[in-house]
Amino acid sequence: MIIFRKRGGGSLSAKKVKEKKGLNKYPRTLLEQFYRTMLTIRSFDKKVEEKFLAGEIPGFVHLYIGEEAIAAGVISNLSREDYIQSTHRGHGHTIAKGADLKRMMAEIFGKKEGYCKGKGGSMHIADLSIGMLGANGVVGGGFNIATGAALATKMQGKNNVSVVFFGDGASNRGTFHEAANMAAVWDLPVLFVCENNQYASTTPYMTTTSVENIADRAAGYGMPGVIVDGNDIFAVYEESQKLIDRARRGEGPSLLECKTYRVKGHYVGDPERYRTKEEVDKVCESNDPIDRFECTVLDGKLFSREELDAIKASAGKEVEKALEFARNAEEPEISELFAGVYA
Ligand SMILES: Cc1ncc(C[n+]2csc(CCOP(=O)(O)OP(=O)(O)O)c2C)c(N)n1
Ligand SMILES: [Mg+2]
Repeated sequence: MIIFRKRGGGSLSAKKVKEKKGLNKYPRTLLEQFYRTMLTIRSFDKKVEEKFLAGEIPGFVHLYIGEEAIAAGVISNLSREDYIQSTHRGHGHTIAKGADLKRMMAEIFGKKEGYCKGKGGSMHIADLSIGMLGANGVVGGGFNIATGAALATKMQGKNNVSVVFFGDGASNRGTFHEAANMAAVWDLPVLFVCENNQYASTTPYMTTTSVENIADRAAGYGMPGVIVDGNDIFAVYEESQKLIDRARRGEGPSLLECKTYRVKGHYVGDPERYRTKEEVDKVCESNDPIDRFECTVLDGKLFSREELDAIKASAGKEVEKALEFARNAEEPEISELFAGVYA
């Protein structure tokens, strides 16, 4: 079952909208950060899609389009020193944690100036200087890395947290269960964030998963499991904040399941024979996280259309600059092929 909240609306006065959504507590700078982050991710992934289809990008890419509210909402609660661990669908998390767009795009283009000198591509971008422990081509490969990082911070007496993003499919891997148990036994500061986008490659969630909600699994490990509408950035931000604060206080791990939908194919070029266009259109109708944010802040008269358009234009410009940088960057030297390879 797909749970979405309908977008707010229409006839209420701006004051009522603000009260109803609890918007009065949001500083304008935070709202702008939500919007800018979601737009940057959207614009970045649209460019990646376009250039991949034009044959400019090698390898494989998985897009985060439609899931932006999750990365932007959760990561807005983190500091630079907190850790995140991402997935194969990692551009959104990496951008939200503050990575350099130019080095990201150059990596995706396979260029020397990229994060991995062009040898890793989309699924291997990491930036330890901002606490981004890495995307991961291995489904379920991130649970133990994030849990280990949380153990390290606990042993060092710091109050940082580790957030691991993972898909509904990844929740069926043994690594999820091992990490969840250990994090709970040792009260580690980990937030497990499931992005339930209803599909794992070609398989619908309900055909491969024994529970209706991934959050139900938290009970098996004695931790809280919370379900949230993953396309509502306000809900994601507020629910993740409670669980992150709890982890910082030393009260242990928890699981947040964000219900969302994978708008695009599993990878760019996916023929999508396992679902119909009607299904995609029906689910996506009026549930775009960026549109929903815009409706809320416009109804509440927190931003004008012109102000939103200006933020959109400036986010788009940053992505254009990254693209230009990547296209003009150098190819790696052939003599560098085995550098950094450990065997
Ligand atoms: C261990 C492992 N098994 C299989 C794959 C192939 N694979 C890549 S993504 C994917 C589906 C993952 O689904 P989910 O965890 O729901 O994430 P989503 O792609 O929906 O974001 C699979 C099976 C892999 N990369 N690693
Ligand atoms: Mg999935």
